[in-house]
This record gives sequence, structure tokens and C-alpha cells, in this order.
Amino acid sequence: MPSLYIAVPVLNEAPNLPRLFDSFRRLASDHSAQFSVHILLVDDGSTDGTADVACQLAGDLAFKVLRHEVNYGPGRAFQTVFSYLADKLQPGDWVLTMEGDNTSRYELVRTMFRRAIEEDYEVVLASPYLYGGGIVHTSSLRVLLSKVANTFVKELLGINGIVTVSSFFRLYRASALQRLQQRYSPSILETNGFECMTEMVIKMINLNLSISEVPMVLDTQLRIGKSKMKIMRTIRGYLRLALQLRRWKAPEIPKPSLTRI
Ligand SMILES: Nc1nc2c(ncn2[C@@H]2O[C@H](COP(=O)(O)OP(=O)(O)OP(=O)(O)O)[C@@H](O)[C@H]2O)c(=O)[nH]1
Ligand SMILES: [Mg+2]
Repeated sequence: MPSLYIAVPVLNEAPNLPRLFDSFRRLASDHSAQFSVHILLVDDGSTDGTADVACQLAGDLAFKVLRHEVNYGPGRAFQTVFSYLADKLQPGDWVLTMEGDNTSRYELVRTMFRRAIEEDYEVVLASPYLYGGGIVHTSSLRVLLSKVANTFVKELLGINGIVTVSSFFRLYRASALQRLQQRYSPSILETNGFECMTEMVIKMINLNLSISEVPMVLDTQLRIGKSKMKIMRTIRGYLRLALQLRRWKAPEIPKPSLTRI
């Protein structure tokens, strides 16, 4: 039976874990006929006992926690989990990445699978900025700032045709991740911070992966606690990303030489 790996970076999410594990159980039971479901949490130096609470809640779920002793950032957490998966992924497997604060709604996963399978996409992104999506229970100023940041980052990095570039909530065919791993490295990513998901989009575009988006309503009331994003560190991360772009371009496919008649 193929595997569905659910990979979640977490930092100090202990209060959010009971609900998160309810979502994992729902996902596991929704998909148990097609997949063996594995939960992978990357605890990045949490100081609130996140990893221990998670182990207590895991029960009979196939569950593993990958630990960083100190905090490196969500990008490094994704590097850790992609490297861990490098020798495990098989054709027919899938990887779902989610947030650990319950803002990634598991109800959307069916729609993401349908889009990927019926329309043959390699990657499906959940997109609050797409028509039908949105951000609720957040101040208008915060929503405006997020939208401006999303648009600015796309302009800065020259990303066209993808609406939301930074969301963690994504579904990948294993074959798509393996192509990224072959071209880049088993960990795929180089950035450690929140800019990592945009780095991933740039690399996916470079490899011509087929990408689709489904609308998602981001409801910040579903999480307990505040955002962990450090704004200045994230801005610096995006500026560094802009400097890296050229290095990541896939080699040009040589044009066929014209033969004279
Ligand atoms: N591994 C790891 N995970 C992190 C780190 N910072 C945040 N996270 C996790 O990454 C996910 C997203 O972080 P959030 O703080 O919700 O950030 P966000 O959703 O981009 O920002 P908001 O929309 O303001 O909530 C959550 O699951 C966090 O626990 C980190 O330094 N390391
Ligand atoms: Mg969040």
C-alpha cells in the first residue's frame, strides 16, 4: 500500500496539539483505504514540551518526531523532514505539509487530492489569496499587510501565475519531491526561515512541475497563541532569496541546431 506522509514543523505548539491530533486521526481514517498514513512532526527546539505532549497524544498513529535541539526555523525543519524521506519515498506515495497551529484545515485535503489525481497535477497548494479563499478573524490592517507582502515577494522574485507563494499547506506527489531532490539535494531547501516555501515554489517552477491551487479560508481563531513569524528575519530571508535565484535555475535545454537544406 502506498504511503501518505504528513509533515508538520512545530515550534511551541503544545496548546494546539490536542486538536491537531484529532485532525491527524480524521485524516488517517479518511485515507486508510488508500494509504498507510505516517505523521512526522519536526520539533525545532520548542521550550513548552511540544514533543513530549505530541508523543503522549500519538496513541496508535504511525508517528515520529524529528527533533532539533535548538531553534533553526521552519525552513530547516522542512530540510530535516525532506532528508528523512529521501530514502523512503516510493512511486505512488504522497507528502502533505501542514501548519501545526490548526490553521491548515484537514477538510480541504480531499479537494487537494481530487485536484491532483483527476486533473493530473504534481503539486497542489492551499491558497488564501485565490478567489474563494480568504483570511478571517484577523484585522484588516494585518490582511492588507499580508496581501502586500505576497504581491511584493512575487514581483521581487519574478514569480508569475501562482497566487499564494508562502503557504505551508501543500500536497506533493512523491515523484515531484524526488525530482527536486535529484536536482537540488535530499533536503531540497537552503533557506531556514519562513521564506522556505517560496524557495520551493521557485525551484518547482524551474523544474516545470505542474502546480495547481485550491482556495482556503485561513481562520486565525482556530489557533491558540500568536504567530511565530519573526518579521525582520523573514524580510532579510526574502532579500537573500532574491540574490540566490540565478544559482537555482535548471540548466537550459540546448536548442536543436538548425540544419541547412
Ligand atoms: N520547526 C519550526 N516550526 C516553526 C517555527 N516557527 C513557526 N513554526 C511552525 O510553522 C507553522 C507556521 O507558523 P506560524 O507562527 O503559524 O506562522 P504563519 O502561519 O506564517 O503566520 P500567521 O499567519 O501570522 O500565523 C506553525 O506550525 C509553527 O509551529 C520554527 O522556527 N521552527
Ligand atoms: Mg499559522
